[in-house]
Amino acid sequence: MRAQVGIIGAGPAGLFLAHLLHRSGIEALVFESRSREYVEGRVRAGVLEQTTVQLMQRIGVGERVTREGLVHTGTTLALDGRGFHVDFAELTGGSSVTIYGQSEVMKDLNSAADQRRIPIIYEAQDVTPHALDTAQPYVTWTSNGIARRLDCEFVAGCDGYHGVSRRCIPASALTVFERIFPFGWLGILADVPPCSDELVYANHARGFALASMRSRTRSRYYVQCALEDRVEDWSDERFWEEISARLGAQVAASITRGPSFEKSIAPLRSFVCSPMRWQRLFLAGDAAHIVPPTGAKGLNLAAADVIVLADALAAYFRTNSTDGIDRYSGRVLARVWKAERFSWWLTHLTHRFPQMDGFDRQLQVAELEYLRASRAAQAAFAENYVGLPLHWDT
Ligand code: FAS
Ligand code: PHB
Repeated sequence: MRAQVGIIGAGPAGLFLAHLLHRSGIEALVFESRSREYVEGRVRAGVLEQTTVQLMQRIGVGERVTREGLVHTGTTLALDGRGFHVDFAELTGGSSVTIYGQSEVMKDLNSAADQRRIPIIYEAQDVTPHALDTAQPYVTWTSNGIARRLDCEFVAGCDGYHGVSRRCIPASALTVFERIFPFGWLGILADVPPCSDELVYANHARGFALASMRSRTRSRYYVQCALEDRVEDWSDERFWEEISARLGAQVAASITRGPSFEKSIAPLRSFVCSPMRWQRLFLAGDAAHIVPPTGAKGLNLAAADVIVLADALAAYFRTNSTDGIDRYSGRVLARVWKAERFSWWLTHLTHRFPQMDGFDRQLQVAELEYLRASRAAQAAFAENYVGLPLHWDT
């Protein structure tokens, strides 16, 4: 088989890229090791920046997010149960975020791929890129036990943190930056109405808590938990007691309790590898960088990466210009590090760290009280939360 680009991974990065390349008439083939149902069923992101929603609209998969997405023009930050509102729209000249689950984004991208006959090979095993340091790279895989090969001009590694692509870059050519947080997030999904019209991020002496949602009838809640905790340690009863305590009496009074139908623990990590390009291989999304979910940036960064990558590849195939592909890594890493900084900062501001002492705690309190009182501080928070303009890094 032959295509211009082999894309490894059918998560947000891989499928956004496939649709963007399709629009430019560039042939691509997508490999995904899991099943379509698994990828569409994975509960992850819930907050989309305007850049990501506009991308969905631009590639013609924006109808449902526009109709069903919940547009939020602000959020609430709370300290030990006392909250204050941050008005994104007022502070950023009208920007907002949209609440729309990652699984819905994946369903929209997949059904449009069906209509456009964008080839995606699900349950592709042993996907391996080869000859990336030559002008004829190729990808091998097995489907139903049969060995296959795709000859291509470039490979896009969109296969997440645990994927094969990043591991193809010689260690001598790669620099890795990492912080692992000493706690996780226990998240639940429950078909109960959300306790608030917008998200509530809570710093509490007992730990971080987040009240989020997927719709007006489906809620998503998170509490900070110990890394050694297991899902079995957290009954629904214990979870509702804990989230109510951390969100504070005022918000807790509006919580509707109910049975959770999804419960999972996610570790928190900050990770960046540089460069994001090696020879004929380009990394995008979680394959190159991970942010703690506190800033709701992961999926949005993946989308921003492939907007830049697709433009660069289109320019190369149209005019043979290598300027875009040569500048890809530098451009996206500039944006990635700003999102890494914001996500790291917000995690430090809102979570309890095991080693924290009274001094550390008082600094958190002072910073949150400063945010409560300062328009300038709120504007900086809002600007980062809604997503920094793409053109900042051109
Ligand atoms: P993904 O990991 O989503 O996709 C990679 C794909 O590659 C997967 O489908 C995988 O099966 C496949 N793959 C892996 N190895 C392969 C191989 N060898 N061969 C073929 N395929 C392979 N982000 C936000 O923006 N907002 C949020 O609110 C938010 N909340 C989050 C909450 C949680 C609990 C978590 C864990 C993450 C959250 N994120 C959020 C981040 C999350 O959305 C990721 O950043 C996003 O899925 C990244 O997309 P991809 O880079 O496409 O990677
Ligand atoms: C979510 O709804 O899953 C969500 C929202 C905000 C975050 C992280 C996750 O910061």
